[in-house]
Amino acid sequence: MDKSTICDILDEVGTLLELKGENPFKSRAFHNAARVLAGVTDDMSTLVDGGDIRKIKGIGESTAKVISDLVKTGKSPDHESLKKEFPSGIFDMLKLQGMGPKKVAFLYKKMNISSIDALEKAAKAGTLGTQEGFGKKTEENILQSIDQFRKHSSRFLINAAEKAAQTIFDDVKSLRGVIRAEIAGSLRRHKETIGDIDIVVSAKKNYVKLIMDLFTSHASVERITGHGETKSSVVLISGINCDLRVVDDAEFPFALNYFTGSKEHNVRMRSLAREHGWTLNEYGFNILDTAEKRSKGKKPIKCSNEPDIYKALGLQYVEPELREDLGEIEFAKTGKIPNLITYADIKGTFHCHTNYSDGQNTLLQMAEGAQKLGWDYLGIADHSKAAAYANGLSEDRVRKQIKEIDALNAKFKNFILFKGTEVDILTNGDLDFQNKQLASFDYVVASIHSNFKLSEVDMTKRILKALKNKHVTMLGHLTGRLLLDRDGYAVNQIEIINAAADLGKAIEINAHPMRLDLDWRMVKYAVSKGVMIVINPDAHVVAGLNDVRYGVGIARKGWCKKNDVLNTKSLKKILNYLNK
Ligand code: DGT
Ligand code: CA
Ligand code: CA
Ligand code: ZN
Repeated sequence: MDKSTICDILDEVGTLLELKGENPFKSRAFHNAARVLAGVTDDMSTLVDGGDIRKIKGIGESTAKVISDLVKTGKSPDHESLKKEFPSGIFDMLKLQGMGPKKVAFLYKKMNISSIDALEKAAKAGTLGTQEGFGKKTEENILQSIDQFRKHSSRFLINAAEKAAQTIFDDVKSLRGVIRAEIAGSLRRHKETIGDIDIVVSAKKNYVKLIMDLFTSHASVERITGHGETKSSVVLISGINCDLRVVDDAEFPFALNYFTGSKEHNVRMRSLAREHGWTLNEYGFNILDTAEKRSKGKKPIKCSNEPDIYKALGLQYVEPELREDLGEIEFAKTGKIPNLITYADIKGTFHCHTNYSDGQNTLLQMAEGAQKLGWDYLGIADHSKAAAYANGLSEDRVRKQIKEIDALNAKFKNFILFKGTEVDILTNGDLDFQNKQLASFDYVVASIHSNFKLSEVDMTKRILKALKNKHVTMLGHLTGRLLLDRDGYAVNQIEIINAAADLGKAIEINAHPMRLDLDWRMVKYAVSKGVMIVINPDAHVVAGLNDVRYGVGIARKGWCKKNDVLNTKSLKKILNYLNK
């Protein structure tokens, strides 16, 4: 079992104990253990086997037991038995904004409400408002949260979808009779959120039925929603739907292309095929059976893979990330689609937190994590003092951190820790540090973490003012959105991007899967304006550095070439850039 799943379960145990009304120290111990464990970099099995798990500060007897059980058996009896005490609808209620374990426990114990539907009924009937601690206003808020939940609960963050796909895809791929297998749909196109997982497989004819049976009975399947000869659909245990299509191997390129989408891209491909006198669908090309055929009617080339389909239509190959009908067909016609950035181009990153502010790991651990990824540099940008909730750094603590970074850098070979800050943009557009302080950093990320409710005009002014500060190197998470949770604040992104272009400031793609902000549609615009893009993981633990991968996906979706992205530059070029 991987560490992040163990942390999730520890958190869930903490929440279950709260629901149960146990001693708050007990539940806090589990939440705390989850946080501490997230920052542990050692191998879990080694820690558990050697008994060193108990030596970690913040891990006590009962939390260590749950961790050991999970590592050794993949299950924790303590967790399982706690979970059994509550109906499953309770867990949905906990996902509602503003609904903590205390409220949910009250509703369940005192009013016997154990599902979102029941909660909605009670709120609409006005029976909630009469309860202590639940006024009319709370009722309205609850109804609003339910609306939000329903709107979002049918989609998933990309990391969750990826993880869910991994539980089943490799097994499907290695089934007997399978010739080729790919993940298609929005996951292949690297959309910021995913509706369902689409798997396309080609197989030998006499194995198709067996493949369908094994797919629908896979251990990660919770429920079967369709079981056909060529298509089956299931709901995975993680709650996400997964479709499987099985085709002949000759049809595979066409099926993969069709089910990768997007719908809009497919429509363009089909009409282009018509111009050639062909039809195009998920099975292949066909000669048009109409008058049009006589005028054109040359046979399409044989397509044994996806690039052949584009070739047949006279197009340059279009990477899946670009298939959104945002100009890729026109560019492909003239061979002008650029070479997109790849993960291998990344040489470091700039927006990371340590235990100086709200991160879990030390400077050294973060640096070692970056070195393990083969990076040449890592930028540390802890929060500034206004971010009290995140243990933001005072000027004194900044000095201490800078000293520590200098000492570390003196020991590193071929690797540099850059001294940065994620400075808060205050409500009036001033920055949370004086210019003199800002000048002591190698670079400055400016971000908004407070007062989200300004008007669009005021918010845009606020950010523009911050951008104009000569010490600001880059803008952090421009819209502040949290995917499937909170919309971004009102801001004129075009105006900000134009200003960044004029002022020579970089803009971050925050690669955290909950943010992916700048949005890829805007990345495309920013690149067209010549704005330098930076892919930042906003990592709060060492493992968070891996999120850069999601940022690269968004950069590719935004048509970024290697040179459009700051953190593809060599150490030498970065030093030049930061000195300017
Ligand atoms: P999602 O699942 O909502 O994140 O987005 P997709 O793009 O994965 O959509 P999905 O799963 O409904 O369908 C997979 C692909 O199949 C889609 O990207 C394009 C293709 N497709 C599905 N329905 C249609 C359709 O009615 N027309 C066309 N042209 N293509 C379709
Ligand atoms: Ca899909
Ligand atoms: Ca689908
Ligand atoms: Zn931030």
